[in-house]
Amino acid sequence: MGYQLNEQQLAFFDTFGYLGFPGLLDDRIDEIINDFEEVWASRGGGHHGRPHDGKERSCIVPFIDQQERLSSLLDDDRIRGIATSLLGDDFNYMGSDGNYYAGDTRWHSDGWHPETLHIKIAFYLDELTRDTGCLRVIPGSHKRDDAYADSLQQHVGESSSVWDTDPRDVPAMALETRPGDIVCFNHNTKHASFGGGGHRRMFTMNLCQRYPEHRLQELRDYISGGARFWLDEAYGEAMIRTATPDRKRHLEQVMANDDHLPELSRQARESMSEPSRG
Ligand SMILES: O=C(O)CCC(=O)C(=O)O
Repeated sequence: MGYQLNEQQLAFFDTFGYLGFPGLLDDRIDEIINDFEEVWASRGGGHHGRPHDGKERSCIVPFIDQQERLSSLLDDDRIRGIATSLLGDDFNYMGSDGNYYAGDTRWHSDGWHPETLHIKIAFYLDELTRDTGCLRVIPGSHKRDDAYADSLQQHVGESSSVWDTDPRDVPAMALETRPGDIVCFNHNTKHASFGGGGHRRMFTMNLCQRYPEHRLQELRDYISGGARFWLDEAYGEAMIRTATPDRKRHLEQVMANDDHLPELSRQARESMSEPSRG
């Protein structure tokens, strides 16, 4: 059997809504950083073909799909182990984003999924501390039907007026990381970052449980979100072209449900001056 989370890690994730993996990808991190920069260079160095200016976030979606070796992260025993432990053997790959962040990220959840577990795996490619832009998470904020999580959902965006607390002082866990570490969290978990510079390098992979047939519309709605990035297909060419039978299992449900994207993206191109920055 390959890499798997143990019982304590599963219980921690269930209770607190996140997990950190110090040094998990140390053996691949040099190649990952090299590939990350190569993708940006091949795309003009910043957002939508323009150089990154250090003031606004630049974003490429999907990200690992842009390159064969980055795509193979989906086949990495450790990534698969985290995914299968939390989401089951038939988990879906739900795309990725690559970022040069600039400045703070306000408190938010990545959507709210009451039924289906969605997770994000984040790779920060610079050493980051609490006050230089590391990811902060609010433990327990992912819980459904929970008064504490509901109160955060309602008020975390107005912490100054409701709690007389600056956003950066909201009680949270600062997940300080070095390149090679990864962090993983439930999409519902409230997260933010403060004090990062203008060129904070990070990419993510999104994964979820396979959707049952009777809730496929929810999956299609999630996929619709790709339109703001002007995507005609959920996945990139390299991801699909280099997919092994094992990887295909994690692509197949989304590929069968992204046929509405071209029309939505056509509409988005008409109303937006550039693809979304996040
Ligand atoms: O690193 C950050 O600034 C926040 C990351 C984030 O919000 C996300 O990936 O959803």
